Amino acid sequence: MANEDQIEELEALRSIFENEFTDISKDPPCFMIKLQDVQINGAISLKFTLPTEYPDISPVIEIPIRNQVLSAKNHRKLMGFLQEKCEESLGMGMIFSVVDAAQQWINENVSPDTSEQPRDNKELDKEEKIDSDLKPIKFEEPKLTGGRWQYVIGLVGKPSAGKSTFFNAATTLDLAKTGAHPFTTIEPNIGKAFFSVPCPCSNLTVRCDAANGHDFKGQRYLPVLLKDVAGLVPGAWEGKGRGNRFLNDLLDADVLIHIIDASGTTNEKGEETVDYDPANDVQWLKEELHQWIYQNVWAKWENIVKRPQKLVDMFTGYHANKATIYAALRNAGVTESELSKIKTWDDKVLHRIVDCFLNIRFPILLVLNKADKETATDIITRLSAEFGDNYTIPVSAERECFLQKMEKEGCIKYNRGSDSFDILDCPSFIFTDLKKVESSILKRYGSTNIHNALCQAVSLREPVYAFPVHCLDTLQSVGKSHVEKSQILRDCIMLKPGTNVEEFHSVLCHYPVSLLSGDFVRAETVNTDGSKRPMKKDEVLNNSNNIMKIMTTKRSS
Ligand SMILES: Nc1nc2c(ncn2[C@@H]2O[C@H](COP(=O)(O)OP(=O)(O)OP(=O)(O)O)[C@@H](O)[C@H]2O)c(=O)[nH]1
Ligand SMILES: [Mg+2]
Repeated sequence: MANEDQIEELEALRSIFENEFTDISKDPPCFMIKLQDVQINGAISLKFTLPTEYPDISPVIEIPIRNQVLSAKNHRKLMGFLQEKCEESLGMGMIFSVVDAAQQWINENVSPDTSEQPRDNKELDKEEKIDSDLKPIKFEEPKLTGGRWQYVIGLVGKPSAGKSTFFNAATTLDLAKTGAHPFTTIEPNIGKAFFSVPCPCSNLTVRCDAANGHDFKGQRYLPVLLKDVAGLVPGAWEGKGRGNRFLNDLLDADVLIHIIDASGTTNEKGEETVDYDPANDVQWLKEELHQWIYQNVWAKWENIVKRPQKLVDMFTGYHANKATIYAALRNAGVTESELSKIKTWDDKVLHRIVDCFLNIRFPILLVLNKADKETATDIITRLSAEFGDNYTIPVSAERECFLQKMEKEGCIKYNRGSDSFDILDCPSFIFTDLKKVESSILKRYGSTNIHNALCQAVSLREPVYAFPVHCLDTLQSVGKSHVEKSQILRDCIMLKPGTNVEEFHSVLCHYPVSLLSGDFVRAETVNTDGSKRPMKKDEVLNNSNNIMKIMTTKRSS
């Protein structure tokens, strides 16, 4: 049977691909998606089978009628390419991006003449039928589907702005290749980074056993996935630079960090220059994201006009739930009756919808990088004033990497995120460099701000944090063994806003959390005065009822 995350992904896929989606079996989940946007004459589909551990392991992919459309060589190459794509995306729903990647690969690598399959007339008939079925869309209040939130932060920006350097600094690994020339990164780098949130143990007399520990201020570390993608240049949406393919790599990002070279020493293509105004980058990058979505929707406009519901479905392709899409439509001033007049719209309405959608779906934090450079100081002051402190933060990614290296080599003792370090043992030329970092970054901006940037980015689209416990008096953790149960407030689960007690129970019972088993019996939480109260199944979790004991039919819980 499909697990909860798989069911959610399957629902979204059915709604995006509609007639192109065919269920084959429930257990294991198996389905077929017909590729729509391939420029070859024959029909081609991908068949997916989801193993229980999907998305932590790859889906099984087959191309059922390959011989009629793809040569054996192209089939082999495409399968290899899709396998790599899956491996890059492990840990998150990947079917939409695999289908998209398959379409792009075929369009780039298969000439239309190689196909032998005639166009399927039945499909045309279906389209005609939909045409005559035109109904106005209904904006019913969608139920918020809660659940676990595997948080992803995407790093965007022009080449050489410092995305990969930021990635290395935040993941504390030296995974991503960096370089002073544009397009050093082509394939995305994905890694785990930690941000931090206030921990309930700040009100206790003991530090709790937080699964990922605490930072030096006593806040609890929580993991996020960080994605560093290829640099973007103006006009990428129409194929300039490396094109807009990398934008699809960002589909699963929950918020974006726009890495800006605030020193003004690289132009919009990432080439060295002087006196460049990085305010330009803020504008054109927004325009790129806008065009990415606008052009995708516009390409389907003929179909959308025939069936306005398809407009909503198109936006679900950007990993957005219906509540987000309806909010965007409302913010754009599009009511139900307005939507039924879609045929009369001019392009301004769609531009407005895309703007509102982007604001909700992809909030952007502007990271003003290279703050260590002299020329950055005035630019940082100006951009912070223009875009506001909530949406900007001065950072020096490269100096953070330097401090981490010095720490590893035993030259200093340094807490990440701190405004100081202790010098232990270092040669005099390094001493000079360290003193410079201290005065030009740590004292001026409070820290290198890598860690603060992650916290600030998550605050733009905040999850709910929930703490499941085995006992509300001792706050001991849920767990299968005695040792696990003796730990205090070990687990903190990140949830989508709107998650209720019943959905939280389901998250706790399913992979990858798997802390509980058995059917729901009842739940209790603890009030701030220490008293306990029962919770109903449909009570929505927030940050004041989030320490919770859930009893189930299985005794071990
Ligand atoms: N002075 C200074 N240089 C930095 C900083 N961050 C990055 N750089 C330098 O900027 C250059 C580009 O850095 P990368 O991290 O490769 O840039 P990128 O945005 O990933 O570039 P692409 O992969 O080409 O898109 C490298 O020479 C880095 O050392 C910083 O905070 N300060
Ligand atoms: Mg890079």
